[in-house]
Amino acid sequence: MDNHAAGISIIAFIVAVAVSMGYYQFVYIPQANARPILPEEVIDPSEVLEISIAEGSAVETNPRFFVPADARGAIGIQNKVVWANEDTVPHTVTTDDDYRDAYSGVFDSRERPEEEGGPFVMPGEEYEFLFTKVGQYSYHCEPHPWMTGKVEIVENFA
Ligand SMILES: [Cu+2]
Repeated sequence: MDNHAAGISIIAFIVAVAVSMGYYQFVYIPQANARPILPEEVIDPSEVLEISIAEGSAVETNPRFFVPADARGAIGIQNKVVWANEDTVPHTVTTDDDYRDAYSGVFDSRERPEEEGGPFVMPGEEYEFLFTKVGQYSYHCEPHPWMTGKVEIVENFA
């Protein structure tokens, strides 16, 4: 192979690498991370389902932890759930079974970015999660495993 042919094959190689990197970065990754397209009322429901984290929850003998411990909402109405920490210590809201919502990501306050409040729901603060699918979602608090709760999201029959 003379120098000219070698030069052309090097350039061809560089172009091929650049094209495949560009495909990966600008086509493959955005498609892999794309959120599903959902009806507006599912993304921004008219109501929220409120659950309070009761005062004294860090103590195992406390009479209540997540209130209500069994919460129920309809898709497109109250499929956004807000946990308000009314206790004096930090807690988490953590899925029992690694549930990941296709739109909202992992159901776990520990996955929450720092700018949205970070992993712990601090006293007086909130954690919110949007469930975009009908189902039963069990969760607990990571530092206090006796704190358990369940959210059920049902079909909207209205
Ligand atoms: Cu806790």
